[in-house]
Amino acid sequence: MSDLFGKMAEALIAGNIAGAQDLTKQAIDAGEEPQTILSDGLLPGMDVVGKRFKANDMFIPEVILSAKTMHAAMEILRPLLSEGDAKSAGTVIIGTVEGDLHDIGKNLVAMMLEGGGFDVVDLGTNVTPQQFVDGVKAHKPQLIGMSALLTTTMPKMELTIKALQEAGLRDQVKVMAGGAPVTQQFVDKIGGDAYGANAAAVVDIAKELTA
Ligand code: B12
Repeated sequence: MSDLFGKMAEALIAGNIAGAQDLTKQAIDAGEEPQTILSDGLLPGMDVVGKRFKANDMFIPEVILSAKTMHAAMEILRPLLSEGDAKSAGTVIIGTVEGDLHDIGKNLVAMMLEGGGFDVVDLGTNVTPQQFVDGVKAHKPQLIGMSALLTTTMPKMELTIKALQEAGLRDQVKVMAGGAPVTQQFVDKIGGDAYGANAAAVVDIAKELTA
């Protein structure tokens, strides 16, 4: 099976949509758990993409193609992931903060959370503090996740926490934050509950916060 997972990772890195979908189907037919396919096949591929990217071995169009490939494989996995969860682990609202359109990392985090049994409400990108507040009112999540990739949009995370406080909702939700420029120190400073460095760590963090 590790061979199949290895090929799956390669297909993701290469942005081979049809190949990744076909390998995902093969893994399902071979009886692999959907969660295992996600964590051992698809995510390691995206990890490599992230690392190559940082090392300037891959460029934006390739990263975007890999992300599209991940989405295509997830289309096949998603129905099976939710089927397996008899009980939801909780509800999470996730979004990229106002002014910021980067969503590749946020989408990976959302996929991991779904894979980990959470109901995920994805508010998309360019999400204002008020939209987060409205989302909390509408969906009553246990957790919100904010993503920011620009140093200029990081302050919106603090404004979102302030907006939650002003709306009297801060005590009802835990707040986690991530994105390349975000640090533990920053999250502590703005009064968040947890920092997530990557998608692989996020399910454990979310489970700890909602326990
Ligand atoms: C792809 C990309 C784009 C794409 C975005 C496509 C898309 N749909 O997302 C496009 C081309 C549109 C783009 C545009 C811009 N970009 Co850009 N972009 C990037 C790039 C190359 C990669 C980001 C990425 O997807 N990484 C891969 C993912 C998997 O990693 P990640 O996002 O960090 O997410 C992981 C973790 O951080 C964490 N995480 C992320 N979110 C969350 C949330 C939670 C709750 C948790 C727990 C964890 C978590 O888990 C994720 C998975 O492991 C980065 C460079 C870089 N090295 O980061 C620049 C970068 C972020 N962009 C940059 C800039 C400047 C811009 C533009 C302003 C460029 C311009 N002049 O137009 C615009 C801004 C547009 C806007 N308003 O948002 C700068 C930011 C500089 C800064 N310090 O602020 C960077 C760093 C490039 C650089 N070195 O200059 N960009």
